[in-house]
Amino acid sequence: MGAHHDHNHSPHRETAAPGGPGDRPLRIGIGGPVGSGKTSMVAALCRALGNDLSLAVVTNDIFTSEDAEALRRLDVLPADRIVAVETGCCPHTAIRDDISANLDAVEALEHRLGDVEVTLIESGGDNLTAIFSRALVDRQIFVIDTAGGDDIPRKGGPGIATADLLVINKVDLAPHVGADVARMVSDANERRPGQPTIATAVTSAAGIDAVAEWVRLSLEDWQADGPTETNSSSASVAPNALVGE
Ligand SMILES: Nc1nc2c(ncn2[C@@H]2O[C@H](COP(=O)(O)OP(=O)(O)O)[C@@H](O)[C@H]2O)c(=O)[nH]1
Ligand SMILES: [Mg+2]
Repeated sequence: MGAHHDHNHSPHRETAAPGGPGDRPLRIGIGGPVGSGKTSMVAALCRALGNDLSLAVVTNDIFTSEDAEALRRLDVLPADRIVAVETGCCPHTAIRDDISANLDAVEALEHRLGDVEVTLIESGGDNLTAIFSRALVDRQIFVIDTAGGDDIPRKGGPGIATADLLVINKVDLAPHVGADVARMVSDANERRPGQPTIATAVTSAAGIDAVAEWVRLSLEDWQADGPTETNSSSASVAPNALVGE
């Protein structure tokens, strides 16, 4: 089984997950460093899309099910639509190399619920190199933290280079940490030719509509054409338009 990664190649050349469009839900991985806002993004997407789409969520924690419990407490989805995988190992291993626990959890959840259209899979998160196996997810969103340093998009790495959508979150903190969000977006665009980047502040809902729209378009694309193309209609959104009041 190929855990091999050539970081420069197209993200779509890896083997697609078994089952195709129409056979099963679209599976979207949400990765990125610890604390960048992945669980907050999952919650926001459930709020934005949960009335229109049938959603399911799988979270990955190393030893606990804290993220799943946090999402249940927030009441963003019925509790039986959220399950936790306790990886017991490095988070990147469980989403990239030994994906069986995740794949089992995803398939069991989708089978039990029966009507799922989109399954969101949150990575336990560790660093900038943690990406999902294309055998586990059909699309992936990589979430980085503005306060982590505005040179992160320029430094690149597989998460930034190969994610189908890059989210630069916590732009509300930019003034406090001296980060230049416009530069982060332009560096990201340079690293990710033709692939979208969206600036968000999840806690004030800024940019969430654009991310939710990307999910809707990805689902349409998945149902219409299969997993081989990413929609190219999601634009990079000017960060100034997204920073809340
Ligand atoms: N200021 C600010 N804080 C945020 C934002 N998004 C998430 N947070 C906070 O960052 C912390 C980590 O978020 P969480 O979603 O748990 O990150 P995860 O580890 O990637 O799942 C929490 O205290 C969130 O409330 C944001 O856009 N702006
Ligand atoms: Mg989390």
